[in-house]
Amino acid sequence: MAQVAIGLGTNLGDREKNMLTAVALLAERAGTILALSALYETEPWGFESENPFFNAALILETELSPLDLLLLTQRIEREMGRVEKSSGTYHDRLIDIDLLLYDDIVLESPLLMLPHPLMHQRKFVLQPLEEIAPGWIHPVLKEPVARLYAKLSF
Ligand code: PH2
Ligand code: MG
Ligand code: MG
Repeated sequence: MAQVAIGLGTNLGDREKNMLTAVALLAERAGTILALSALYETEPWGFESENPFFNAALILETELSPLDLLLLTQRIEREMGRVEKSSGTYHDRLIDIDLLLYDDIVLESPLLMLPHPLMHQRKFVLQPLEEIAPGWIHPVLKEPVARLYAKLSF
């Protein structure tokens, strides 16, 4: 069994409902949710939008491999109505489900990078994750999530 840290984001439609639907589908299809953070309202980061996000994080226990879990999360995003934009920039979305950490695996493939390559730069990722997994050591930076978050916050 693996433990996976997952980041969730939504800034369109009924954001609370989108979050709850994503969590319910992950629990139904991917494994056991060991912890779930509060919802954090955050300003769009890296792009301009009038629509603030809800962000959250959860810890999942799963038998799925990283790539199988990625395919499953992408399927949930599509089923929930997320549309792929071809432009390379960020955009508003109904739901975004990102794999942040998968045990202490380091993976660099064209399909999936683990840990998530930008997680340590993003307050909207680290704040909810710090709530539920402050001691998880980032396997590349070798620092716990709480320390990465503290470094961003001053
Ligand atoms: N996700 C992005 C880009 N910018 N900003 C916030 N506040 N929350 C997000 O989840 C988010 C973002 C790309 O996935
Ligand atoms: Mg994302
Ligand atoms: Mg994503």
